[in-house]
Amino acid sequence: MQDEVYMARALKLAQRGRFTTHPNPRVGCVIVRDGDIVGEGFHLRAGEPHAEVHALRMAGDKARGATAYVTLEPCSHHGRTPPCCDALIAAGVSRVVAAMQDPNPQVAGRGLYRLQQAGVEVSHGLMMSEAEQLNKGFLKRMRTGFPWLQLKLGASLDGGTAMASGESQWITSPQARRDVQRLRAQSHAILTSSATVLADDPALTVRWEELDADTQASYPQENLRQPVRIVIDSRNRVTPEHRIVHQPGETWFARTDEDSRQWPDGVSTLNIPAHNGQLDLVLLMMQLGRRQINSVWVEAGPRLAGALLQAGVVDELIVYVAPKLLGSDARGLCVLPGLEKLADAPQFRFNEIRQVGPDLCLHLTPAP
Ligand code: AOF
Ligand code: ZN
Repeated sequence: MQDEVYMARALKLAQRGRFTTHPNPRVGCVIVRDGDIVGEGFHLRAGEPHAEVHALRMAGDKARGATAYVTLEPCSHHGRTPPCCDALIAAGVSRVVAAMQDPNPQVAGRGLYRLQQAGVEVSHGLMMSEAEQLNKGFLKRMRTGFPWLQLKLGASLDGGTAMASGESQWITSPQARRDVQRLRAQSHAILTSSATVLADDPALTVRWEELDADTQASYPQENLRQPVRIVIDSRNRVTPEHRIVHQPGETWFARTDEDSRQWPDGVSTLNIPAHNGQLDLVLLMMQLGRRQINSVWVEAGPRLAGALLQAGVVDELIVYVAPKLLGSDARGLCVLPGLEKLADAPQFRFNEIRQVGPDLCLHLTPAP
C-alpha cells in the first residue's frame, strides 16, 4: 500500500518531463528511508542526468539502506550518461521497485538483473499500466520501431470539417484550440500535408502564451521546445515563402521527388519511396522511428487523415466535436473511398471523453 503512494509520486514527477525528454522516456524516481522521502527527481532532457541520479544527489548519504521507486527499470548501459543501476548500487540503496521493465534493447532486464546480482532486493510491475500510459511513444518505438501516431480531427456534430467553399475557421472553440496547443507541446513531431500548408499556411508551432495556466506552470517558457514539423510534399508544392519553414526548430519534408531549391536553416528532406503513386506512409513512419521520433501528432485535411487510417498507422484519434451542424454540403472528416459493406467500416473504441469549453474532445483507439 505504502509502495503505491511512493510510486504514484514518482509517476507524477515523471510527468514533469512530458514536454522535453524525447527521444528519451519520461522517468521519475523517489528515494525513501524509514518512511521519509529523502530524495526525488525526474528526467528533463536527453543528455542530462536520469531521474535516479537527481534523486540520489538529493538523498546523499541517506540513500544507504533506502528504497528507490522508479517508473522505469534503471538503465544498465553507457548512453549519453553512465548506468543508473551502478549509481544505485554505489549509493547503497537496498531495494529498488520499478513500475516496468525498459524495452530498450540496450537495457531490457539487464538493469534489474545487475541490481539483483549486487544484492539489491528488486521488484517490478507496480502501477505498470500508469507507467505504460506515460511513455506510449517511447515504448511503441522501442517495441516496434514505429512512433505512436495521434490523428487530431475537428468537426461539427454531423462530421463536417469545412463548408463547401472551404471556409473552416473556426469550427471548434478557442478552448479546444488551447487544448490542441497542450497536446502539440507533448508531441515529438507534428505531421501535416502540403495541401494543408497551401490552404492555410500554418506555423504548426507551440505558442507558450497560448497554453493553459496549468500547463504553463509545469512547462517553464525557457524549456520550450518545438516539435519537429513534418510535411508530406510529394509534388514539391510548398515554397520557401511558406510560414512553416520560418519557424523556430526543424522542418522535415517527406518527398518522393528530388528537390534542389534553397531552404532556410532547419529544413531537411526525407526521401521516401512511392507506393501506387502516393508517398508510402508506412515507410515514412519507419523512417521517423529510425530518426528516434517517439510520437507524431497529425494535423491535416481529410485526405491525409483517410490515407493514414487506410495505411493502418493510426494509434489514436483525438476528435474535437463542436455542437454545430454544417449541413450536407460540408466537407467530411476523412476521405475513405471504396467502403461498401458495414463489416469493412473501421471501428474504434472510446477511451476518454472530455468537455472542452463548449466542445467535446473524444480520445479513441482502433478496435482490434
Ligand atoms: C532510466 N532513467 O531517467 C531515463 C532512462 O542516452 P542516455 O544515457 O540518456 O540513455 C537513454 C536511455 O536510457 C533511454 O533510451 C532509456 O532506455 C533509458 N532512459 N532510464 O533509468 C531515466 N531517462
Ligand atoms: Zn539511467
